[in-house]
Amino acid sequence: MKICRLLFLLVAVSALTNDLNAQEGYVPTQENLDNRTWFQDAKFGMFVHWGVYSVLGGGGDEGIAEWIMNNKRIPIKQYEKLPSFFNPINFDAAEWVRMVKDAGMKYITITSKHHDGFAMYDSKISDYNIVDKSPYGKDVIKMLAEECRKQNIKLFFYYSQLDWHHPDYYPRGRTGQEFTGRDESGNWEDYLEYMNTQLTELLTNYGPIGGIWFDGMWDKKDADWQEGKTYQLIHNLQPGALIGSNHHVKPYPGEDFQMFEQDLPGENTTGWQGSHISELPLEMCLTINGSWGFNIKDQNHKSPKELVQLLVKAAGRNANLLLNVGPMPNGEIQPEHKASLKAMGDWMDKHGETIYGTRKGIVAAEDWGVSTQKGKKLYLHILDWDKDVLLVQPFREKVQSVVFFADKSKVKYRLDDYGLILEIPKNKKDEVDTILEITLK
Ligand code: H79
Repeated sequence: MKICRLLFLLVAVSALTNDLNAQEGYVPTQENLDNRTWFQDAKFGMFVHWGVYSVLGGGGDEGIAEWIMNNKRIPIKQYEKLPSFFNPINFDAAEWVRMVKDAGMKYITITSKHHDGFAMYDSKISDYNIVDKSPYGKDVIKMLAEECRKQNIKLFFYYSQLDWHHPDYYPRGRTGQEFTGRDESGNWEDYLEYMNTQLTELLTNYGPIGGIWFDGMWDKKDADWQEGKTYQLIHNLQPGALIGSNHHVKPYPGEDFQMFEQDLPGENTTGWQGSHISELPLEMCLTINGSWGFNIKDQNHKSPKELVQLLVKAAGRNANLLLNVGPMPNGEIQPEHKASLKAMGDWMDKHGETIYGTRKGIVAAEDWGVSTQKGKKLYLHILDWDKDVLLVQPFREKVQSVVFFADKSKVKYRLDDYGLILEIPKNKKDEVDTILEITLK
């Protein structure tokens, strides 16, 4: 009897703790669920890492951009000089959004505040923001939000919970250590309130937004982030907005999608993210070269072929591709990246039917490629296969027809106990993606 009561108490206490730590019992609204479907159908978005760090362009070091404050150990007092020469005079929101549309992308996720703590929007709770501290003096997020609305593109906000600048981000985490010159004191609860106030600003002053893309909890893994309270705040302000967090572990209650950084879902080649794949909508984020923020030395640009194949591989694993660019301090996107985005748009113009609105198909992802599917239409994307015959197994569905997506010519095939055997002559191969359109019975 006593043990029972003890157990009950333990369960009750742990439920209470969970309540504080995640949005237990969260039931997404219909609008939220519809937005999840929209998100999964959209498949392709642009990530933007833009902040005062772009002025330094990585400081001549190929591997650094938005992390320069931490990696080059720049004290707050010195870093605070940067905003005074951040002046993106060529920023043209209409051109950015047009570029996004031409690339076949459906949404933008932009850094509203990165780890350096500098707000790229007109924050009222702190003057450490673009309007108060830069000669430019304009709210680029507002300009972008208005343009996105005009051109029917959804806007998401990246928000770093980690903050190397705020005095109340204390005790400090794994990064932003002594070099910052911060006082050895601070009030964690006050920091959380500051963060929730900034989020309230972002969710009330910019119209309906797509969602919030959190990053940085990993900096203080064991801290009490009270994210349940934050998630509830966001879901109350905009029930349709999707919440995701790049905390590298299984999604917490209250989150609406799950992201993977520089990795296809489950791959964990980076070594620091879990391989757990949840039932939530998935998204892979990826740099277009080797950097998130602008890096003047980085010429490690991925080719259009690589980029298209990554988009296809993501779709075949039920994930979106959030492809990143790091705009230059003058507000322009590098010409190399514009060209790659245009090439992807051209590909999507022709082949988008096999990507948008699909889910991963019944044929599991393999080394040779992936499948996507919409109802009875199954698309095999053959990305890397140099032989003339491809055996797909297991394959138990009945087949109505198989054609090459490109010219609708018939594919010779046989369906037997081994699986589906397909003939793909050399002259029918596409070096980026040979797509077979299978109509199932
Ligand atoms: O915004 C971009 C990056 O600046 C940010 N996320 C993307 C979207 C990012 N921050 N950190 N990382 C990416 C890499 C994280 C590395 C980690 Fe670790 C390894 C986190 C925990 C283990 C290195 C060691 C950083 C903290 C400890």
